[in-house]
Amino acid sequence: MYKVYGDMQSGNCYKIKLLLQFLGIEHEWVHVNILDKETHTEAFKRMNPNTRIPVLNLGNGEFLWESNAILNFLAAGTEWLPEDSLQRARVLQWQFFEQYSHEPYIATARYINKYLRLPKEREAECHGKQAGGHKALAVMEQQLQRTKFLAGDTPTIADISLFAYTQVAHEGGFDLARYTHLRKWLDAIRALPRYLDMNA
Ligand SMILES: N[C@@H](CCC(=O)N[C@@H](CS)C(=O)NCC(=O)O)C(=O)O
Repeated sequence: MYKVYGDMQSGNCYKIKLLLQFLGIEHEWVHVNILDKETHTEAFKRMNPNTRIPVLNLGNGEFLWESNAILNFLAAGTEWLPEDSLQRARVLQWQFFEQYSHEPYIATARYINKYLRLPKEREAECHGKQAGGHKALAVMEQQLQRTKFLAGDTPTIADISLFAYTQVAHEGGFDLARYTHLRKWLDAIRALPRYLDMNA
């Protein structure tokens, strides 16, 4: 059975939980507290030398880290990852976008605001994330005016990657009111069979 090391309140970890849930894959979830530096122990570093969650323990001596790599591994051969090479590359396009143009703004602002409780010395940094975060949200809105999901008209792991932090963007100070299509997309994902809320 797969074992996942993570924290459900981390969008990167919740991505994995959500896909496992959608696929109905049984697994063990091991909670890791990053504020207590649990990713910096020698035992953890043997699983992921980069000291971050999520980590997937495949149960055969193999470990996989980086949330989007884990999603690609778990989704292979399912309807969540298209076989067609262009369609598959479109999924990757959105996953790379998530890691470079979305997560560093939206997830980081949320972390500073929610977990660190916006300490004075990081206020400017948090506010400085707003423009980049809104740029990413506007790019998503533009796509979602054209297609129901990010890589076309059916959901893929690209949607899971971007859903995770977009649905809690308000916790980083991002108001989603102006993004009509994006809000419909959030609701469409929440309406999928077996959907699991981050706070469940
Ligand atoms: N690119 C990585 C990012 C993972 C990441 O930053 N994880 C955070 C929690 S969301 C973490 O483990 N931080 C612990 C630390 O930096 O000490 C992924 O997508 O998995």
